[in-house]
Amino acid sequence: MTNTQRSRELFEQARRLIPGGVNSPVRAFRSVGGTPRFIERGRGAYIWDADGNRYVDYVLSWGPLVLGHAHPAVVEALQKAVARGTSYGAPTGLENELAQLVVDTVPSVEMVRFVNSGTEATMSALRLARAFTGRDRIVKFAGNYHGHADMLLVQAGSGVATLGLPDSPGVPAAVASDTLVAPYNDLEAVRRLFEQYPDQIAAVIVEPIAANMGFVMPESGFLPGVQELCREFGALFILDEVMTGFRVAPGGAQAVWGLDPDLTTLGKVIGGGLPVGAYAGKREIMEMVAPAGPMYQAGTLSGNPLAMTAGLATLRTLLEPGLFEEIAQKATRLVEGIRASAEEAGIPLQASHAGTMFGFYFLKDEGVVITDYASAKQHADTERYARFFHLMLEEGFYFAPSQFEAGFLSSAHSADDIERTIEAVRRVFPRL
Ligand code: HOZ
Repeated sequence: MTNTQRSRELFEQARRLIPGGVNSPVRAFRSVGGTPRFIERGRGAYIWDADGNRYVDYVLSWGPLVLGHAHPAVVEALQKAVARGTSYGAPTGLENELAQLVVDTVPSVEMVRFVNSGTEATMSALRLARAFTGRDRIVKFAGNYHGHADMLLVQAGSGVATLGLPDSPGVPAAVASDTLVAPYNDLEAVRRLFEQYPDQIAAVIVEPIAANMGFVMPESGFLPGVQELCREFGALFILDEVMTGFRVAPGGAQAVWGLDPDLTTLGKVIGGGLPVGAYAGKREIMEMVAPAGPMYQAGTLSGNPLAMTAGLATLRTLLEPGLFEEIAQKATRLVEGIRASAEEAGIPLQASHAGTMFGFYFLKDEGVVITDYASAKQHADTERYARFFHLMLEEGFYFAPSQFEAGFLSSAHSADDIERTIEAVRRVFPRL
């Protein structure tokens, strides 16, 4: 058995100081049980916990570390930047450079506003959509997670799904009542909402791949259909690419599926492991943001020079010819290996991957398919996932501590890391 003495002590201490012992709920291992590993350092594809155990990391800070931990280009850029000061509260050329890189890479984007997190990005994008359309209601999809702003904590995924929580107390009913919810992959339900609330819906916000309730791919026609309905009914189409941006393709899901969202939200990879989010989109809409326009949104640390530096170093490296494809091939190989191991062991499994992201569900029954939040809750075998998670941890592989989260690859994962992971999966599956 792995020694976890120090992690247990730190968790005990943390629980007295921090609610639940963590600063973000999914870290707490609640749905898989046991003690969260307290991490001391990371390098490349590996993290080391406080007891000195090493793990191959498939969480990668929940997505941002597409180059792995402490990539030399990012570390060197940050070391230089930190010596020049950590924050000015005044504009820098770095913000222009990162904005230009996003504009050049993400097809629909003409202007960008940087914020500090994905939550801020989606919250601000929705305020902008409301300001632009003069309408109040929004549509989201059950099991999609867009951060923890009041209006978005309605049938949310991620930690809310992991912990099996109802919608959060503290969200005013009046706020939640403007949030309409449709099942993911259900275009007809979206049409019905538009018909029920004509001229009232400001925007539809959607995760192009539902990666906070496990990993559910959009059915063909779903995303273009949502975009079309938005156009038909005068609402804005907001693509939440906080997770998929620079992950399913450098240009995000919109590049893969030829989408043209009015607004895009970004985060994670664009900050290279430092806190960055962004909302971005068509010039005509973005020009409404203060001080260019009247929609107010601000932030003392927004566009922070260290965060911009980490983002720039990460994206410039990621965009070097061939690197993205190389990482994506590793995701393909890993998922193929996991699928083959499941077949061998006779375990019903639904696995998918897109670019450098992947996800899989253990299914309670053979032949069922997960397409939305209801089917995820019904068919996903979370107990089997918990057993898998702990056995893999013992083998030295760190997957997400929840069946309802995605997995990530980085350029630092070697072919050998992937093959060793598949071998461990083959050993573990028959024991589930
Ligand atoms: N699914 C979450 C982000 N998309 C995990 C990170 C967190 O909430 O801490």
